[in-house]
Amino acid sequence: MAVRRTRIGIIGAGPAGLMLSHLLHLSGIDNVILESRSRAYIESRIRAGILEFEVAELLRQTGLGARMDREGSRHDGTNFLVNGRLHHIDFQKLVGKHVMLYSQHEVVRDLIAARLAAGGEIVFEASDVAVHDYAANEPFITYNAGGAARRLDCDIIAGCDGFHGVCRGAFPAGTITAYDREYPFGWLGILAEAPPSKDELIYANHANGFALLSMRSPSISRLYLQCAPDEPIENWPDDRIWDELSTRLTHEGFSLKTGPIFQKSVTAMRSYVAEPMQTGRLFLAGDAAHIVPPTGAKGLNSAIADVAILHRAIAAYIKRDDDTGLNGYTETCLHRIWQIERFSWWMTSMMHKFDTHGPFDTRMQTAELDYFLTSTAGQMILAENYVGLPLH
Ligand code: RFL
Ligand code: PHB
Repeated sequence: MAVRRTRIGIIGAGPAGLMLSHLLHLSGIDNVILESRSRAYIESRIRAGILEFEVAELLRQTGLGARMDREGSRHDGTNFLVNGRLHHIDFQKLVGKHVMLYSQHEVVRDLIAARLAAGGEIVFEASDVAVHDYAANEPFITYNAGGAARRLDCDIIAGCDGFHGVCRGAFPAGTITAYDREYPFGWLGILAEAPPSKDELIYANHANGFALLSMRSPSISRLYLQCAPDEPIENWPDDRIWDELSTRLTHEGFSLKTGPIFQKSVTAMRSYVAEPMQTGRLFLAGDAAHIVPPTGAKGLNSAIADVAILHRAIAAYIKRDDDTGLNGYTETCLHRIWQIERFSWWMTSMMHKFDTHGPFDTRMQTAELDYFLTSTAGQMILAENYVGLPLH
């Protein structure tokens, strides 16, 4: 078996794994990424769109901001539509910050390009990835690539392999406590060749269910509808999607711009946190450790927040033999993660239609929206969380 050595073995080339690799490289720390999918696949995987203020800043500070600033767009606020009334939340005015709209797969493309240009190694289409001996000081990873069995020795393994990866499952039995909430609905998401119908996003609470208007570029719209979590996509021919979006997003002066739909998918919604995020020399980051429903636009952002913390801890260990950061990794991450979980759960609960709600619950939901959208204190809470809590 071909054996080689690196300092940090990273599993997964999503935003977490790629950003960790990039940050480690900037600190002069050798690392290798093992990714089960092809480069083309991960560069076109459609997911998130919103980058928090500090996440966008971090991308700029580490040399990854040029295309984001050229092709992405700055959003100084967002809209909430409730009972046909549009409420504008002005982030800039309320908390002096904004967010960037820039697709996750573009961030992934920029990161891959930067890593490869700097001589970084990403093994795409690595199969049968397995982690070993991570309880001790000499962990290693085995995998197959190019038709041959291989072994990567390292000091630390970073499990950045998403919710369905192998790393979380490799924790010894009984060492992980999972906190889980599945929501009784999902999102039907589409991409359409249609100019955005509004310059900023619209989060809509409607009697038929939630809807979200987002965008990717001046000619591409991204839209979502609340649906059943296991909704067959065949139930939603294009005409039905446009009719329902139009119903849920309607308000004075608004008209929905439609166009050919070129991507359609249903995503189930859940909240999930695994504690702890570390066992021995194996560290989890991003979706491998926690999931949020997309309503708060936090998944990608919290993956980046984790690896900013992990990078700092690894750098202190490798350069100064200081393992305080590594030992405190779970605690440092979880403090912020539970805040993100709370915000995402709250936005989801406040904006969706629940079939179990009686008339009292519905009134409570309306009263809550009323308060947060019309009081300055309420708006500030929304804005502060949406643009993102400090990274660390
Ligand atoms: P990823 O992106 O899932 O990357 C994990 C990588 O690991 C690979 N992998 C393996 N590699 C080797 N061996 C194995 N055994 C492996 N198993 C898996 C996978 O192929 C993959 O490349 O996790 P990461 O890096 O933690 O990043 C997390 C984000 O991708 C995720 O949280 C966001 O996309 C969530 N999300 C959103 N986040 C936001 O911040 N803002 C948003 O607006 C937002 N909108 C969304 C979203 C997610 C969505 N979906 C489809 C789940 C909207 C949607 C619809
Ligand atoms: C998106 O543009 O895909 C998007 C935006 C905001 C969200 C979720 C998804 O809350």
